[in-house]
Amino acid sequence: MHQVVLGLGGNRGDRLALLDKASKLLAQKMDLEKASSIYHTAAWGGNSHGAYLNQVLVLNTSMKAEECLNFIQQIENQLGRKREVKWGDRTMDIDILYFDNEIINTERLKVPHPHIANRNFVLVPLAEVLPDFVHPQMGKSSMVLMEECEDSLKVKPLCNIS
Ligand code: A4P
Ligand code: MG
Repeated sequence: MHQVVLGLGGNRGDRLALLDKASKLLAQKMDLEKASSIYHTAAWGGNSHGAYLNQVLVLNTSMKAEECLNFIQQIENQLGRKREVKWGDRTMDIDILYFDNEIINTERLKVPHPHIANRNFVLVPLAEVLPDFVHPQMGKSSMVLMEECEDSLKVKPLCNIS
C-alpha cells in the first residue's frame, strides 16, 4: 500500500458540497486515513479571484502514482473542472502533494508538489494532519515548513469565519 497526500481546493460553485463529493469519490477506490479541517483561503496567484476552500487528505492506496493522477483527474472532470487558464478559477483542483517518500519528476507528474513550501493554503492543513512528515527533498517537517513560509495570504478554519 502507498500513502498518498492530496491537496484539494476550489473557488467556484458550492465549494463545501464539492469538497464533500470529492472525498466520497476518492474513498470509492482509496482508503481515507485522515482529513484536515476545511480552510477558507484568499486566492493565491494572479489568475483567480474568489476565495477558496482548501483541505488536505491522507489516503492509502495500491494504485501507482500515475494511476492516482488519472483517478484524481477523472474526479476533477466529474466535478465540473474546466482547464482554462493556469491558476484560474476552478470548481475542484486535486494535487498530489506527496506519494510515500517518492521523488517523481516526469512530464505529467512532479512529486512532491513543487509549490508546497510557498503556500499557506497547503501548509496549514498539511501541518494539521501530518505535522511530522518530512519533505523528502527539503528535509523539513510540515510544521517547520509552515513556520518558515513567507506567504502572507490568510488561511482560516471554516468554523472560525465570522
Ligand atoms: N501535475 C504535475 N505534478 C502534479 C501533481 N503533483 N499533482 C500536472 C497533480 N497534477 C500534477 O495541472 C496541470 C498539470 O499538472 C496536470 O495535467 C498534471 O499532469 P492542472 O490541475 O490541470 O492545472 P492548474 O491547477 O491550473 O495548475 P496547477 O499547477 O495544479 O495549479 P496549482 O498550483 O494547483 O494552483 N489559491 C488558493 N487559496 N487555494 C488554491 O487551491 N489553487 C491554485 C491552483 C491557485 N490559487 C489557489 C489555489
Ligand atoms: Mg492542479
